[in-house]
Amino acid sequence: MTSSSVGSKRASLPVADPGILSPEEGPVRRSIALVAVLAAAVVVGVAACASSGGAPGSATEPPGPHLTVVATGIAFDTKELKLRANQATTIFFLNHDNGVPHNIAISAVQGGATTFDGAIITEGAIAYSVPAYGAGTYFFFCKVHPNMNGIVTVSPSP
Ligand SMILES: [Cu+2]
Repeated sequence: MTSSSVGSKRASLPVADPGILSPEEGPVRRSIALVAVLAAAVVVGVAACASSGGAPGSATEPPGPHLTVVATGIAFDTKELKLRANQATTIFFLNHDNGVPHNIAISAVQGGATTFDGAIITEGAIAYSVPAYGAGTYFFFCKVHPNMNGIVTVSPSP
């Protein structure tokens, strides 16, 4: 309601002036641009997958399908993992509960044998290589905290 004054002060973004750029500053400017691109990629990835800011994540993303899951407050930030059928997926798993062990495991049904069992981490992040699944619905959970769970929806590839 009172947001009228927020968006209107964007007119003059600080743009790098090529006139003040000596030849020696070229590499510096390039690395700054690279950092900006990587930061933007991380922000976009986190916003698309988790909608929670401040995640360190990983700057290098593999070409295949991937998504991000965050554990915080003894809960996952999502109740549904969406995978593509018959394609291995990388899940970036971030544990924001420092000192609290979490993982992601997948089974066909709740209480069934696990078909994926990610390593337990007590902090930081890990990249899980999740195998390809056929289209259908599965179950995911934290082995340490079975109440942390949700469904895995595997959709046919287009
Ligand atoms: Cu857990």
